[in-house]
Amino acid sequence: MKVALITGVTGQDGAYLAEFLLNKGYIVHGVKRRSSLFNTDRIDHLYQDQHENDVRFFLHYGDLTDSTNLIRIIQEVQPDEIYNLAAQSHVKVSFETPEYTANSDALGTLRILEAIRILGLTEKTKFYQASTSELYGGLESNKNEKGLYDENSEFYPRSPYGVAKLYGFWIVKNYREAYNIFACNGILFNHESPIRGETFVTRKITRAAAKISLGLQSILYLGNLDAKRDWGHAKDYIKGMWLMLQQDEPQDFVLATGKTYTVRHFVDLAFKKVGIELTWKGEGVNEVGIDKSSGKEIVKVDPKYFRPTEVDLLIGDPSKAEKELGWKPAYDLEGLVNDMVESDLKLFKKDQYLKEGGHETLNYFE
Ligand code: NDP
Ligand code: GDR
Repeated sequence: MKVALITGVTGQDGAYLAEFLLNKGYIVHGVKRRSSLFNTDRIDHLYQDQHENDVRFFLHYGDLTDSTNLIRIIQEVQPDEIYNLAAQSHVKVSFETPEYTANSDALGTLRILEAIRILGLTEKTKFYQASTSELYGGLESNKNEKGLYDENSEFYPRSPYGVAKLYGFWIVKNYREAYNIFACNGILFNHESPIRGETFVTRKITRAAAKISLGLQSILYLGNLDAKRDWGHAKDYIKGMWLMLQQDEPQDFVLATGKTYTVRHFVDLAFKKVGIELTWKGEGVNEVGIDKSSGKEIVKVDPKYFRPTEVDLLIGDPSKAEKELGWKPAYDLEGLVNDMVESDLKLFKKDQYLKEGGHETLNYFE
């Protein structure tokens, strides 16, 4: 049985990947952070009572900022494959916590690679690095002849997150060349799902569409509605990560859909799915999304969500992954939006039911 170690197992991608690898028969170890509240919601369905026989899913406390911890876990686990998905992954938050973001996202990657080297695992352990389309920074001049970003496009990161991930990208490449480690960068464009973190724009929108349609929220405040992203489904993208580590040679690959849409378009689709048609009025900070049937303003712009430097447009070229990995995403944008909205509707119908039944949330501070 192959053994995999996933950092960031409690995150969106970590949860999908853990399930995917368990279904493939792997023994899966995950690194989770200590937190004052439970942070394992996304993987609770995979948990097995550790006293049972044939347990194949294990969790270890750890942190990418702690080398000794990483060395100990990797020594204990002796993984065939490491998927480094842990990161301070929020671009806007990286402007507020730039040093921590560099420590976890840049140096954290180095710490794992060093652990592989120190423990003499350079020939045994394959390594996947969660690199990102944020490396391109959305510069027009970086695109290829098809008008897309590919594995040869130049990088120009536009946030402390992007810059930290740039270090991660290059240190992976360097350790591959210097020590022959089977290490790959997956340059992944945005990928979303029903378990996407609630402060990323897609999930913020699908939650709000569900809540507004159920009478649980009145207004959705957003930042830059003109930003364009190449959005795919996380379920498709984690398969690509695994495929990269099953090749004969380690290489870097772009995973993307090759299509790009504005945030505004995503909002339109999500609200349409809950039966609300929007019409847009005004410009810039004064732009509003109006519910056509009620005339109410339900989407507004709040400049607090603007970023000091923005990545205006991202669109990726997945040709290499299609050709060499046989990777092809199953979801299109509409399929993704439907999956997310349906899931959030289910989630908030429960809240609505409790509210209607007079069951208010417990207030511990009264
Ligand atoms: P999430 O934010 O959902 O998950 C991040 C995970 O990393 C969580 O498990 C989090 O733990 C953990 N983590 C954060 N900081 C540390 C740390 N210092 N030590 C250990 N664990 C830590 O991200 P995604 O699942 O969406 O993304 C996975 C990876 O892929 C990230 O590296 C991200 O930067 C990258 N990426 C994501 C893309 C996307 O569109 N989703 C696109 C391209 C790259 P906790 O649950 O405790 O917060
Ligand atoms: P991104 O994702 O920065 O692309 O990083 P996010 O969903 O945060 O933003 C996408 C675009 O939407 C605009 N936007 C808003 N964003 C948020 N979060 N909240 C808002 O209210 C809002 N309004 C408009 C943003 O300005 C931006 O242009 C994600 C992360 O998963 C990274 O870890 C990953 O590397 C990249 O995708 C690829």
